[in-house]
Amino acid sequence: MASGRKPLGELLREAAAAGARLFQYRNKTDSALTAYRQALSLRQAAADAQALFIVNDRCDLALAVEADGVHLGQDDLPLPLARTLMGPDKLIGLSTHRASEVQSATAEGADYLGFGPIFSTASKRDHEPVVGLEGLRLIRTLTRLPIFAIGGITLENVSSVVQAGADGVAVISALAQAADVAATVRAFRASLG
Ligand code: TZP
Ligand code: MG
Repeated sequence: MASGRKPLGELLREAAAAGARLFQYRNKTDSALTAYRQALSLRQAAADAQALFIVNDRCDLALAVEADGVHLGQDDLPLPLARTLMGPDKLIGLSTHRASEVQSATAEGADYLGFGPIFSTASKRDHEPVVGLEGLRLIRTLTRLPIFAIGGITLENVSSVVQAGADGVAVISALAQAADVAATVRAFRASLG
């Protein structure tokens, strides 16, 4: 979650009420204490809305706020170690960008995969090379795990992303910059089937 405009709690509540089912807390800049306080409050808001709440990067923060799981990048703790820390019941997602990463994450017992960036995005600096719809089609053949496509996904291109094999999509700017968050979530849901 990231927003240049609305307070995150408000954005979460609006999006959840309109049908968003999973939120990822992503904070690369604040102190551990600030992130903890913010994540705790958002975690409660997600629970109130019966939506899943996942913490990006940090197993310690995920455990501290009793999140539903953690989302790891390729530079975060190795998945088997994260599984030991998080326990068998928490969700562990892995960001992947290429076939070898998809195969390793699948073999090591990830619960779901992020894959991207599908399109170019301004939301992540120094992101991996764009994988495109072709990249998504290819990795769809390599895993049965749920794939959440990420990177530059909008209401205009989401159907093509679903057709290429995504089970869901993860978006930042499409929601953070939406004039009408609820209508945008409903339109995404309709495209996802
Ligand atoms: N990882 C790959 S692309 C991306 C992240 C966190 C940013 C996605 O943001 P947007 O605004 O939906 O393109
Ligand atoms: Mg990470």
